[in-house]
Amino acid sequence: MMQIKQAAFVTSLAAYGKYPGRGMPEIAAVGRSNVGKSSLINTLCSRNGLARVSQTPGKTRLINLFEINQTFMLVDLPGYGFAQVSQQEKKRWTGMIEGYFNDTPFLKRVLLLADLRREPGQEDVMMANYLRALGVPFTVVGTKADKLSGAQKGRSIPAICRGLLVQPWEVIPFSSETGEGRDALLTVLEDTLR
Ligand SMILES: Nc1nc2c(ncn2[C@@H]2O[C@H](COP(=O)(O)OP(=O)(O)OP(=O)(O)O)[C@@H](O)[C@H]2O)c(=O)[nH]1
Ligand SMILES: [Mg+2]
Repeated sequence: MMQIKQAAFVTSLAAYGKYPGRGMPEIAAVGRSNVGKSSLINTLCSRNGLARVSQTPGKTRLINLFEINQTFMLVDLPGYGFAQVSQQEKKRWTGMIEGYFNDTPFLKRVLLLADLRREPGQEDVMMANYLRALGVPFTVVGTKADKLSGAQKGRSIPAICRGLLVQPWEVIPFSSETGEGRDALLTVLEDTLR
């Protein structure tokens, strides 16, 4: 299994646009605000504070790139679906996310995060469809698994599958608190970069 030995913040971008990149493959985390994208990056890299985390939704407001093992990039994106921001700000964030997907020539896979405790929302469904239309492979990560019992997980995964039109084996339950799902996700990264 892949080991992450090096992780470093590279840059924050408001638009990927003309960013030259480093020619390295990219794997990006997307999902609702507060779903745990930044926490997941920290857990994968075993580095608290590498990506900024907050209890308040809307923490990540730019495209943040992290270089991993001098071979690929993890990309932390702003969240969508955060009710407490203006319509204009929402548009700007969605534009930033979609702009990134359109502009980057290096994207190899998206990690689409969905909170295991809630049904996928309309924006999650739209994101899954958008990624399918773009032809970008994605893996669904069910976050905050530590907050559910085994029986609850048994119910929530089918709900996510129905909403996002994926198969149960395509959903990785994950917890930044316990590290559950970390190895499975590292295997996905390894297979993606192979
Ligand atoms: N219990 C638990 N809490 C988590 C987990 N992952 C994230 N959190 C908490 O959820 C909150 C949001 O986490 P972030 O990683 O900042 O979420 P984000 O998706 O990056 O949010 P935005 O940047 O606002 O889009 C923080 O209080 C985290 O500590 C998890 O696996 N388990
Ligand atoms: Mg974040």
